[in-house]
Amino acid sequence: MTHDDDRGPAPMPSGRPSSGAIVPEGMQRSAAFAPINIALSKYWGKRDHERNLPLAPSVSVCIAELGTLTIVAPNQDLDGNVMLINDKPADQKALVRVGRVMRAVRALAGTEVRAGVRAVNTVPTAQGLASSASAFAALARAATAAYGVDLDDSELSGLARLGSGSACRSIHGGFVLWQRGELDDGSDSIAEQIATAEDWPLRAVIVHIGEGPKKTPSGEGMRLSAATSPFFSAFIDTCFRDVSECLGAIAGRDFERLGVVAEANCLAMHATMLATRPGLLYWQAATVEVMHTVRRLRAAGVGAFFTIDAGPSVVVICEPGAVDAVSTAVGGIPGVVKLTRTRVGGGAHLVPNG
Ligand code: 2P0
Repeated sequence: MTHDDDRGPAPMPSGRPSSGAIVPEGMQRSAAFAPINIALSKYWGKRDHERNLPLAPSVSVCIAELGTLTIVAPNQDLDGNVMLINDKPADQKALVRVGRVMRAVRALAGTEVRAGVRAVNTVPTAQGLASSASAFAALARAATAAYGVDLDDSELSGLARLGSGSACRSIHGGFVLWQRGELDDGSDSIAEQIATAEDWPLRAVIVHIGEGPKKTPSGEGMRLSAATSPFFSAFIDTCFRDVSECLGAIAGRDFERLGVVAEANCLAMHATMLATRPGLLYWQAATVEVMHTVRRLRAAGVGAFFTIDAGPSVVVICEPGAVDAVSTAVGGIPGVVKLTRTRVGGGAHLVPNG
């Protein structure tokens, strides 16, 4: 079993705490679910790699159903946090990120008590579907509840950001703005809700496309792009304008306007990635075919636009009447392994008896 500091026993946090596990007073085993989110104006570049502070603001939507369920069980018998992800011991990289969040929670709670953590993803990892966003949002929500720390959602977003930048956008549901912030300590780089899922009930079709060769992780890719891509600073400048455009489109519930800016921002990010040395090519052939198909559908009057993160899968945001047409058109494309028909949804929440 792997530990964040390689010490101590490793009880399973699944199910009820074992009879030997001591949950200290004022603490309780807690579970939370958080959704993935997909950015409409992207985060690709950091001003601080330790605190995950972005160079530009970003805007996203939370996606219902897909995400992470995380259980946190404080246990004063433990010498270090222990963690399972999909029932496998977390690797060292994940433990370092988890350790950042858990250290902050312990400091807020004024305790040294460690915890057992168990995370189960309902989204495939490493397909560019932001499983780290849902994972760290769920961890922040569950850990603060477990340790009796009372934070509002903006403060909670700052905590989730310590694990993974995009995780701050999965605390709130619906349409979310992540502020760049100006302060070195990151306290003003937080997420806020712009509109709820009920305010603008858009749908989404997640087009799962299998992974090719091992991809470059996002943090490393951002470093490489900043260092070598000739388009990097132009992309960051573009993001400020695109975020304003997204906010205007969301305020006006203007689907066409949102689609134009979201596709342009996605392609600008991928142009920046492609021009990185060595080039970051996240797409598969099916990725490109889905993009063409969505554009053909739109030209025929179907309300849909695509966006893609650091992986081959595509998220198609749809007006409610467009889901069937999109599913039918992209479902048969070779290389598409699965479709998830879903919608813009709520944010991270506690799950009773999770
Ligand atoms: C986004 N991505 O805005 C962009 C688009 C990927 C492409 O946020 O290093 O996993 O943990 O802060 O949050 C992926 O970045 O990176 C991401 P870290 P994260 O959704």
